[in-house]
Amino acid sequence: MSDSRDVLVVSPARPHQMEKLAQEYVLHRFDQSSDRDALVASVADRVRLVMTTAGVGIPAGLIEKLPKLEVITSFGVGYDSIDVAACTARGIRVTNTPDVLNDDVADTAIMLMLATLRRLVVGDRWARSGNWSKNGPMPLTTTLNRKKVGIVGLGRIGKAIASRAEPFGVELGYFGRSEQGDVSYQYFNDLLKLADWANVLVVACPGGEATRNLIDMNVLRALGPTGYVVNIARGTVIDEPALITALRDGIVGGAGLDVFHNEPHMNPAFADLDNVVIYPHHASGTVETRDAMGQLVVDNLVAFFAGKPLITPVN
Ligand code: 8YV
Repeated sequence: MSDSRDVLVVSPARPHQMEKLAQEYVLHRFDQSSDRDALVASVADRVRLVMTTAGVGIPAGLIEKLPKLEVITSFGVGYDSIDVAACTARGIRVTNTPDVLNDDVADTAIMLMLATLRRLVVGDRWARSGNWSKNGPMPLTTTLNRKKVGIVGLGRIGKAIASRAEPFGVELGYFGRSEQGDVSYQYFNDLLKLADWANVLVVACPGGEATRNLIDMNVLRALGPTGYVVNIARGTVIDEPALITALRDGIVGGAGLDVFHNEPHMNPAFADLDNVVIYPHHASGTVETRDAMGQLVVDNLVAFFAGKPLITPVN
């Protein structure tokens, strides 16, 4: 086994963390390289760790070109952009950054829920455009109070969303693989039944093939014209063309979305819809949380090169 301290940076942690790492490790900046193939070829015999982010993942074919690769650190909790099974088969460990972002992501779900039901962006525009002074009050909106909130995926983030939603006086239900013993919320083993019951459906499950298009037109129809969708999970969990049709035709009432298909190239149809509140995949995007996520990446990297157990391994 080689003892090189070479790291290929596909996507970095925070700038101050990268500066510090550069003092101890040999960082090869794939992210800043104008000839990435040449860079990879020149360091392939010694790169033991690749740094990336959940949003960027691993470029196709890269792993195969790095025979000495032992660890991939990913900045983000979701790892659907990395083929973990292929990594495991090659003995490559993967790490992520769980928990440190739960609060900000859950806050974002609540923010999107309120902003969508209360039409915050429409109201902001109403005032700024002069409509308020010219035409009087904006149209009435929908209360969150006493609504039924259905959470799809009651993991750590789903639970943080539920506990924040409780003080708003809502009823809570959830859909997931199994009923959870430590919560009193109503369990639905059938997503269609949850959507039928709920006024607001909050998507908080992992992305990847297992959940692709889980929220399809049938689920949207079950949610109905007075129902709302909030998605802080992955764009792929929702059948996006179906959602756009449903929003356009009033099959659902509205949506608050942090995640999209094909980011950052969001389908422009969303921009024309007044019943959508858009956040550009930024639920964890605070200085504090991004610093904490980056620190977890650094801690995993340092642990690996020191021959210690990884802090937050995925496989
Ligand atoms: C980040 C995320 O936006 O944690 C995740 O899985 O999607 C987000 O927190 C992402 O990691 C940045 O690439």
